[in-house]
Amino acid sequence: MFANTYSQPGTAESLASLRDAIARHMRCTLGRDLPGSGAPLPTELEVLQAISFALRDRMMEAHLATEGRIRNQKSRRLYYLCIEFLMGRLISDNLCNLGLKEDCRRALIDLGIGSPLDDILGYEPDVALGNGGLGRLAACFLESMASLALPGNGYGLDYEFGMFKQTIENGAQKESPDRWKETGLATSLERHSDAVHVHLYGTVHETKDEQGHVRHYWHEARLLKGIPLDMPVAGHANSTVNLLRLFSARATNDFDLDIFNRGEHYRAVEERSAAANVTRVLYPADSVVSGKELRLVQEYFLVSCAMQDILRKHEEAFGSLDSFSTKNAVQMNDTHPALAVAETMRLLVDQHHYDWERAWTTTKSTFAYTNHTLLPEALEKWPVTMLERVLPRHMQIIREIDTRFIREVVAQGLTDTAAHKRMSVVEEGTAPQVRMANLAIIGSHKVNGVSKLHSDLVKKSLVPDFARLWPEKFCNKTNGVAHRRWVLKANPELGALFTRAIGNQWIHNLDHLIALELQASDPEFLVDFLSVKQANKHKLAEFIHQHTGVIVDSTSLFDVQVKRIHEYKRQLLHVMRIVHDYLKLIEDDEELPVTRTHIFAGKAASGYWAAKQVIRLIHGVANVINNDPRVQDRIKVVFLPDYRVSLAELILPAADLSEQISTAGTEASGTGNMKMTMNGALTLGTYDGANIEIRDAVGPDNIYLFGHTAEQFTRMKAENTYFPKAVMEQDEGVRRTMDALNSNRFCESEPGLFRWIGESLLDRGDAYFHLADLRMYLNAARGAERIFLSSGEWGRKIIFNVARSGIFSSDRTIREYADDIWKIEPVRE
Ligand code: 26Q
Repeated sequence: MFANTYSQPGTAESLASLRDAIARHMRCTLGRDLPGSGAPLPTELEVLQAISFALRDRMMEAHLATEGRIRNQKSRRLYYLCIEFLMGRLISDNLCNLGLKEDCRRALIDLGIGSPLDDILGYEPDVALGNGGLGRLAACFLESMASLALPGNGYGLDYEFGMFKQTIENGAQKESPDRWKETGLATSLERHSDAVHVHLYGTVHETKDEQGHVRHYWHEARLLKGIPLDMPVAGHANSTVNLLRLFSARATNDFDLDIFNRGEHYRAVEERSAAANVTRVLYPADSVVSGKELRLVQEYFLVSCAMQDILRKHEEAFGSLDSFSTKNAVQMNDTHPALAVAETMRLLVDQHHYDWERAWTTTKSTFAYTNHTLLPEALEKWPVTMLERVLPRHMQIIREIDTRFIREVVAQGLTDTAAHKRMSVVEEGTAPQVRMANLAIIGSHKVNGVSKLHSDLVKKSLVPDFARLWPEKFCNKTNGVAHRRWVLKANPELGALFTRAIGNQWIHNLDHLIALELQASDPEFLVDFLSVKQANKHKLAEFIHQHTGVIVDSTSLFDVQVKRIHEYKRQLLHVMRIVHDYLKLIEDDEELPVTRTHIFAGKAASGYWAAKQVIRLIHGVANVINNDPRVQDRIKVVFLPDYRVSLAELILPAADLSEQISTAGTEASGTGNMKMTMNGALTLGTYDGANIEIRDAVGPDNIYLFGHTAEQFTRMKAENTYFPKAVMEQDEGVRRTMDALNSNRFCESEPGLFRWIGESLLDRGDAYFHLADLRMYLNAARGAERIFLSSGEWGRKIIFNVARSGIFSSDRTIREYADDIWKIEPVRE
């Protein structure tokens, strides 16, 4: 018996075996002597490497045992397909979930390694294979699936370069490549034996077999190899280890022999590197579709690798594909993997010779689709001409799906041809396009949005025809976050306080935090809570000083807006409020209720001009306000560069006020709002996404919501009744703010730099309704600031927020998916 021979963490045996494994890897795998031998000391990175090998050994053993249990019980499995996984640091997360952090700390001391474990863990680069919310959600879901012992694995792409690194030069964003692989850490395992082939381009030929069935043969013009990289994902204290399998693209042969033999050695190698371009880099945009062919190829490469792998595994385990859809569920995270529907049909019909009906029934009962956006510019459509060229067989299959779908709709009595046009996969016109959302909806048995409001809007405004046709197909699954990463690991002092107060059950079931409500009136608990918050703020203040040079008062109100920079998220609105209050302070001599530190962080898509301008604006405003002696340090503005998971782990536990101020109806859910709620911040936000559900949970007295509703905005647009200029002219404070922004006050060295603000808000109609909401925002914020003055009142409110945040654990979300959509069950030891 090899599996699970490791002892319970915290025991002498566990410590000894971890210590020995680290020592063995240090010597045998890394070829480095241990301290005390007289040889040069291992570097911190080498220590981390040795730890990573020791951990991987354990996780692989546990993974094999997990797989053994699933095999024995013939359990139904879930596969989560996503083009992005924003995993962050893996080693400290896995140490935390395996319960090995203390053992590891002591092992290092025993081995004579001088640096503290936390410093060493700081050397791990983030695994940033994602842009923002969608990718991080996928990572949180993997953690919850493993912690709930559910048989759920992820499929994604092994990008050589992840999300770009952001630096700031002269107040502007600069991007540089993220070389996350260049560390020699053993956080995953490459598996050449499970490589698959992926076809691209070429032509389709039809022939008839002996029974007269038409068969389609795809003569591809390019062939790629997909190599899996397995990242183990450990559940919390439950011996489950699932996998995230990421594929990278390579050429099929080391050298094209023809070219090589002609003596063109260089060109042969060049072709090889062209193949690897497919997974070279993550597209750094999360809200506009680029329409680039390489992106389409990436999407297809992901789903082809994943579906071949999933089908093969099922055949190996069950002997045929007959029980496929009873044993497997596949979730498409947004439309990026929607080609999986067509690919599965191709594999079943062309390769496994299923008849169409049977293949379609199998496909439809396997797939489900989650929508993450309503923004029209983010809805994926691919030109038919491009699909015909890149994936000729898939284009045929998509047309067949479409034809049969319309036939079915007509058979059901729906004869409205305008509705047929809206629902078809292929959008006809001068340049016909394939609508990926329609393909995903037609090919799935369930479709969900990610918050109550968003799921309603999916039905009411995004695809009303489909919602009428298949009302039972549409549902809501409000997002959640992995509370073990975002509280237990990111905020260990707060976690320890919870455990002292109510026991450690909350780690497994966040609903237990409700017991903290009773503590809200306990002055001692309140003091302890506030002192944890203060310590986190102090730590962040030091980091801010180190990384930006700005000195901030760590007892001031930390007002935090950290997320991707996008017009709809309205960082500009936040800046307007800061400028408004700054002018009150210096021109009207009006006192502000509290000293504030405004903390921004986030990346702008590299081609998104307006978002990049917002970063410049934040820096321009920060520069003036932070250096104006009249302000007397009552307001500070900082922008922390290179927002990423590990930086979020530092910022979110230190937040007092969580800014969630998107234009109502545009933020599908938000998840930063949930992370800050459970770390003891109050939300200042709009009636958008999950903010509404946070209000329902914590109560309207413990949150600051403001602004127009999604419905009001819809009406204002439809009836053309929004006049931003008029709004400005009726409000002196608002007018003065706009004047200041449009002047050169915040861009003295570059006059005219911020002229776009007036152009966008006043001349072009203010598409995201900044001016419509500004006054209500100012009032709501002032309310929050006043409460902050009374630490007792503020403290009670944050405790209520934390106590009622249980439903925002991704454990809750995953249980709902497992019960309602995936129909999977835990597989325990
Ligand atoms: C698509 C095509 C081409 C290039 C890029 C893309 C692309 C990539 C990523 C489009 C969108 C995304 C990511 C979207 C995203 O992060 N959405 C967020 O999802 C969160 C999880 O559900 C929600 O909480 C956020 O509200 C939503 O904005």
